[in-house]
Amino acid sequence: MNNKYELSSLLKWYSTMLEIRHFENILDDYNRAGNLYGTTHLYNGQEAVATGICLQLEDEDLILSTHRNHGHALAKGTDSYQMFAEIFGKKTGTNGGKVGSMHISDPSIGNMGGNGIVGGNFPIALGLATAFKMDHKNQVVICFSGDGATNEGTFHESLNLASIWKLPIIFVIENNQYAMSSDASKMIAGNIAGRADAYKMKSFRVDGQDIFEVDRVFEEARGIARKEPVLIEAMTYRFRGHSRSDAEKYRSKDEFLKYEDPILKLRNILITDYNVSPDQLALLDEKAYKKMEMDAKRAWVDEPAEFDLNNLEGEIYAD
Ligand SMILES: Cc1ncc(C[n+]2csc(CCOP(=O)(O)OP(=O)(O)O)c2C)c(N)n1
Repeated sequence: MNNKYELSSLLKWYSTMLEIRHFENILDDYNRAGNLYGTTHLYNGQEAVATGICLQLEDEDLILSTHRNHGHALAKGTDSYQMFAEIFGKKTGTNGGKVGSMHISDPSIGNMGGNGIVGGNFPIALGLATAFKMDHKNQVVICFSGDGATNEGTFHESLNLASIWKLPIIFVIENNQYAMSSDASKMIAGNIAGRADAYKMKSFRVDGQDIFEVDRVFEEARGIARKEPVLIEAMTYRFRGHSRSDAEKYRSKDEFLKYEDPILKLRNILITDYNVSPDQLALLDEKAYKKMEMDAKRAWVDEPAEFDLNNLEGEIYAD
């Protein structure tokens, strides 16, 4: 048992991870019923990474994410009803129903958005962190990405400049073992944390299924990032397919058994080390499920987004 933690903080972790899990499962139900345009990239299995990190952040700290951004957005505090509405293409969505699953953002709470271009968020993180540095601000930029993105040129260019300019960025690479169907162990020369060495950047490799580890390592990284950039490679596993159309022929059906479910892991610790009753945890689970189910139902009947075809630039670009 780790006395550093208040029980209320651990229960907040637990509820947040459950909300993310239920959000994704409910969204998948809508998607498989043929109700959605486009695809979705679910975050099941990786919840401890977004939760352990984002729950330490202030609104003024900024996050950038990827095509697989729902978990980061929720953990940072983006409204789940507005997120469903966005993905359902409704006016009430975070972005007016115009950007869908991959580009959800809410700058008012520091969620600077997902990104459908693999590796596209690294240079944006540099720009945001440069602004923090020029304004002598104390905040940090967290740039979440996948293992596949570390084979993009933008990753290497951005690590190089971030290091030279000593920018307040934490690069969080979620190594979920696959980039679509490509096995990370066959696609990455060396290892991801080791790539930071070449850019004279400190790095950590952490068990991304263990929220205590994620929390501890991130706290240390955050201290470093006030002076210079740092990289965290979180070892994790994507429990669902890459996206809806993934037949998952590249991995065996029982491979997931090698990886702990981060939610069950925390549940066991809460019961064993903190004397929380299974009934209390079941109630939190039900509460998280009901909230997500209600948010989805509410969003589903909202008005569809409207596009002004005479002002397409205004529809696409920020002012
Ligand atoms: C520049 C670019 N190349 C290819 C794609 C197609 N694509 C979408 S997701 C993906 C895999 C990304 O893998 P990874 O970075 O490991 O993230 P994960 O999906 O595992 O979260 C690819 C190749 C893209 N969106 N952008």
